[in-house]
Amino acid sequence: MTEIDSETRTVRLAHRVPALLNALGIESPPTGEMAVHSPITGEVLVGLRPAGPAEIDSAIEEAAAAFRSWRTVPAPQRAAVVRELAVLLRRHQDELAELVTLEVGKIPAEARGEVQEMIDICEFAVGLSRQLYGYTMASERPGHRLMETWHPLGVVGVISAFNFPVAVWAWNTAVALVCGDTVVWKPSDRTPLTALACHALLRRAARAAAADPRIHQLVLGTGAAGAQLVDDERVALISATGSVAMGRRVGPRVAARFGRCLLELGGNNAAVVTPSADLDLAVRAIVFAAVGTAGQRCTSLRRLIVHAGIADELLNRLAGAYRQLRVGNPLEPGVQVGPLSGPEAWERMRDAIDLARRDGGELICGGHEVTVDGAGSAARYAHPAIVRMPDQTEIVREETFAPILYVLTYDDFDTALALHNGVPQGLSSAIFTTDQRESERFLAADGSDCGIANVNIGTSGAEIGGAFGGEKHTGGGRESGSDAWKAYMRRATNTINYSSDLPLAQGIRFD
Ligand code: UN1
Repeated sequence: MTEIDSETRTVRLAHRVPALLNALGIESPPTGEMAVHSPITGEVLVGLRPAGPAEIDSAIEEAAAAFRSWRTVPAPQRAAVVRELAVLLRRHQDELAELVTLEVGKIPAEARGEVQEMIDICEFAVGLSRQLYGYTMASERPGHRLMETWHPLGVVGVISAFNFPVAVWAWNTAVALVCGDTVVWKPSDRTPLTALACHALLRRAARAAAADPRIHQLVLGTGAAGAQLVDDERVALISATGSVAMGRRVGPRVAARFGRCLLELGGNNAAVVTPSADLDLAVRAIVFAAVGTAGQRCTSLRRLIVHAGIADELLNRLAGAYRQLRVGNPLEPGVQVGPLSGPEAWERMRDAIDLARRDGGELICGGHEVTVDGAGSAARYAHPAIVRMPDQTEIVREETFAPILYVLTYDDFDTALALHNGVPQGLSSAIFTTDQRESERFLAADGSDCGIANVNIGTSGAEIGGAFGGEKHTGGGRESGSDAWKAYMRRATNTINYSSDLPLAQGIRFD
């Protein structure tokens, strides 16, 4: 499937795109000046036309108009669209995964896993459509019933990031649709092709379920397109995934118009490894969490907090595993680590390692650029790095979106917890231990302060059944499973008097 450019000797992937788009039901994408690069080769896959302000305005208007009737369709019927989407995703799993690989550079196994996450959340949402439960409370008044009803909220603006271009959209969209909301999606400007594919599949699912196709709108563009959604009063909820810097801009603007916000921002995820840990298991889990998706998951493992007594042994084993990592073109069989998102990502990685070394860090392995056959000058590959740090310095407290694992040591468990929680972000966390006291302590109120806390598994690769999100600078939002759906609905508290008296609450008499 690879073509080689005879002049530059680079692999060419663009020729794959029309066939994939076609298989996914897109005839002719709107071409224009928005260049879509593949991080695998750095080449331009296609140029697309971004939506202008008037087009975005009318997308929001369409979604708002569709909402007025969609909200009255019974939730189990709304679920028919999501059920159809799951059918289509299953049928097109390979093509969509290949497009994810071309656009993001994920290895095929992880790209397929991302599409699997979409299928899983669709199935979850279908079941959820019959479980949008509200409480019935005991009224303090005779002849009264007190209950709550969950109603659709309105238009949901989904702003998604490049690293999970399709799964995060599905978490939001599958749940929002069964909740009776309509969606306007602004994907990352790096991943518009996968977005076009998802939009086409959803529109097909809507047609198959005889639903109003306007329930889903796609707007391609850069930050300005996202800002338009953020500021529009017709958008009831902004669900945004991205950097802390992006969240700082979005949060106050949505709050200023009393809109709702669901933020999934950066993580600086750590694992504590205690003396009783099963190191065979820990090494495998740590390597996948730290280098999977080339360290470009918001759940990627970035810090290791190891008991001093086992640090040398663990580091030796990790360094051994890291040296064997196969970094390269993700389309080649056996490759485990694909490209970084581009030259800026490599520069940030290199600068972070330089800073860490200036702070007294020791580069244990990796951290160098890798030359990959057939990759052009706009593609960047790096060997994942392990850096042993004397302290949790400023650079360690920052999220660098690249495969750098900082290692810190501790002597007593309270210090480990303090180091663990001593960063601004609070997304995912893990402990490797076979000591029940330590694991329970890690999960307790004074343990990990993250939204996700795991025992004997890594920080990444969360299942969709749980609520996904984190605390502190991670933004506080929850998406995906459990009761995360509540963010996509509005709650009405209803008091019904079925007596012929009018008793007032709190025993007030007003005669
Ligand atoms: C993200 O990186 O934005 O838990 C989401 C995980 C994936 C989702 C990551 N299920 O790693």
